[in-house]
Amino acid sequence: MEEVEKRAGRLVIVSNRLPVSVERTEDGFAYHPSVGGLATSLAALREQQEMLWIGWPGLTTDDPAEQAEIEERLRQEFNALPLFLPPETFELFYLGFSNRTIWPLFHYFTQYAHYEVKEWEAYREINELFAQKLSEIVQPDDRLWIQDYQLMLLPMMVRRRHPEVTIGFFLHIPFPSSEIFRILPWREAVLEGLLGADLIGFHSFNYARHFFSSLLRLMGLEQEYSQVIVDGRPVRADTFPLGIDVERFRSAHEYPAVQHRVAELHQQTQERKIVLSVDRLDFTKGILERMKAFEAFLLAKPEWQEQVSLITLCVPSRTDVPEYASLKRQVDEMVGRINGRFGRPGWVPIWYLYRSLPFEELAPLYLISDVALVTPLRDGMNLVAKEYLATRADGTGVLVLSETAGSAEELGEALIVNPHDREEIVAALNRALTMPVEEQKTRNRPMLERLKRYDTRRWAEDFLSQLERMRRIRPRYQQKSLEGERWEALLEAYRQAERRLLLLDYDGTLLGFVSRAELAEPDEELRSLLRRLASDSRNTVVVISGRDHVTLQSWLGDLGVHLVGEHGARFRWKDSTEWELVSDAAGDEWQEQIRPVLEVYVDRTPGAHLEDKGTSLVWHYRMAEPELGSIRAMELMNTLEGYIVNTPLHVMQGNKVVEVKPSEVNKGRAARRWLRTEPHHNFILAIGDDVTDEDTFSVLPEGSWAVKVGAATQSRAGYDLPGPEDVRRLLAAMLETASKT
Ligand code: ADQ
Repeated sequence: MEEVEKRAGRLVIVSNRLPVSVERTEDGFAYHPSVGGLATSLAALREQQEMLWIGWPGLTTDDPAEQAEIEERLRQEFNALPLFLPPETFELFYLGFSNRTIWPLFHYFTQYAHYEVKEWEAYREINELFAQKLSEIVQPDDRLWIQDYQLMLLPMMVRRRHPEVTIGFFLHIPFPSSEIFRILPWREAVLEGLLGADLIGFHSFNYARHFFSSLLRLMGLEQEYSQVIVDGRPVRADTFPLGIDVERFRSAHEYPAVQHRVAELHQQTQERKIVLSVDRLDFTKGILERMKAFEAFLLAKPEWQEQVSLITLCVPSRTDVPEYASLKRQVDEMVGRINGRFGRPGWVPIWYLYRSLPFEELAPLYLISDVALVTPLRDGMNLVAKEYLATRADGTGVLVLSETAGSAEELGEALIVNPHDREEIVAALNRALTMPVEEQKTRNRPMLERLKRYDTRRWAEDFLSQLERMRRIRPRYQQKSLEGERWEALLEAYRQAERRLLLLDYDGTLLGFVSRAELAEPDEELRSLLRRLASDSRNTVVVISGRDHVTLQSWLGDLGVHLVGEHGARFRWKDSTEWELVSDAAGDEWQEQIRPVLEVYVDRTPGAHLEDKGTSLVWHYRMAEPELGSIRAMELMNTLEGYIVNTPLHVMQGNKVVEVKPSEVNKGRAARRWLRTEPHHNFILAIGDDVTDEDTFSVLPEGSWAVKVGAATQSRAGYDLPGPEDVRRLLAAMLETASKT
């Protein structure tokens, strides 16, 4: 792994809340640094590099003198820069869109998610205010690390203003399945916002998978090796499970204050078994469901009555949001009801604490509890599970953990339960309370080892070294970009040349993709561009396409360009009206063999269809459901490979197509016909977007301009252009340059 020390530039952490909150008191402002969570995770890095933290300080003041005072103190003592946000907009942004739209939706609580345009606008506005503030201070070699769901639009807002800066983003909550995510009315805007980052981090592999699936379904962006290409820039999404400060929890039992409290608690619990749960009071944590399961346990296993208590520790959270206030009432009621039903003098079934506890009081609870019952209905990670295991330095204790918490991916040796399955929880509780100490240790040991290895510091370092890698590889993608000096050099070479050859692919190069192949008719702008290029006597213009020759003839036959169709199987000189067939392209026999195979895949894939080009057979899946389409394409490729061994056929996967054709036929071979003409061309430009164009690129002589459209995949071409609009812009610029001479 890379050394953090060696990295240049500042690390700028951006989060909604600063890790220190400012409070107005009678004696001026009080500053409370927050402990735990992200603040601790990143504290270690502060010693190794210059670090600045930007966010809301917890209060807002309009008074410039007060602002200056707070700013100065935060800068000096905490390396923090406060953002004073307008209270009304902040409320709509925070209590509104962040906590009543994104939070419930991303945790699969669609019934709680509501969608208000006003709140969405406030969300955008606050993200914009963050972007403005960053603009004032950001330097080109800074690395920004933006945190969490309140700031999902910020990466792109910063990218637009500062294309060169390195941006990381980490999402602390789940990224839901694309079926849930697509409910959000502003889904594309959110995806686009995130794509401003170079690296997007998630807690779990599944969240990254859901993210890529949303990119594919909603934006048509295909991933390759966990990366997508956005405006010629690679964007990576990967998994970085957040850890905890293991040493802090592991050594807790050594503190006298903790030991003292443990002794006290033991006395109070009178050696009864203790089951513990610790959460923010949030509907995602499954607090009510857990208490009901505990009640069911007491009913199903009456022998445990008076022998076990459940300690439920809840931190007050988002009390201004109505759903949370109502949950608080329900929890209060349920505790009262269960204690009323089962309690006896000397035994309270549920001990309910509604407050935040300092570390010295939280650690003793972990230490005296026989079982940690961590059953959120949905949780991005859940650190309580990890803290419990780490605090139990002797390896005892049983963790019952929900399969819908991100941490379940790492803590597989725990008793994993479905939080909605009350019977399963009852059984797990019984098993946990009776588990032999040896088994407890055997289960906990590997989990503890994993927690030690991937602790909070390693998490941050891992993310930052991946971010560093993205910063390093970005130029490799951009260095091929045909913009700026290279664009000018191409135009100059074109202007000076007397014999120019232009080899142009059609679909995806001169024209964007459309849903059905027959709809890709050239518009007037394109026809005029081609006509004008062809009418310059210094130019030889060849359109080399995979399309069938009849279509090419009707669309482009009157423009004075040479035409190659069916990937080189047929061609037509510009002055001729006849199409010629390349000798080895013909053959009905192989088509009879292959056609039924393709037909099966048409039947099995709604939306797919078969095209017969005469010289090749094509299975199209652009209209199929994207993921099914990709899977079927892969299966079909495998099947066909089996059919064509030892035949002169070739199968290739192009843009949403699988095509079978004679292997001797390809665009490169077709291009040679013009490359060989004497005297030689002194300016050669080839532009194409898919694998079939690689054959053209591969036969070009040195000094030619090979341009790949869309940089998603590796290419032989030396230059990239983002899309067909840019190709047209280039062709128009060539015409204009030539007209000046
Ligand atoms: P949270 O939803 O807050 O965090 P969690 O990961 O469990 O959930 O973190 C809770 C933290 O608060 C723990 O460190 C815990 O010790 C502390 N805590 C809880 N109750 C407490 C109490 N009464 N007194 C004192 N401390 C208490 C969000 C996501 C999670 C994700 C984290 C980190 O919802 O899924 O794990 O961010 O990315």
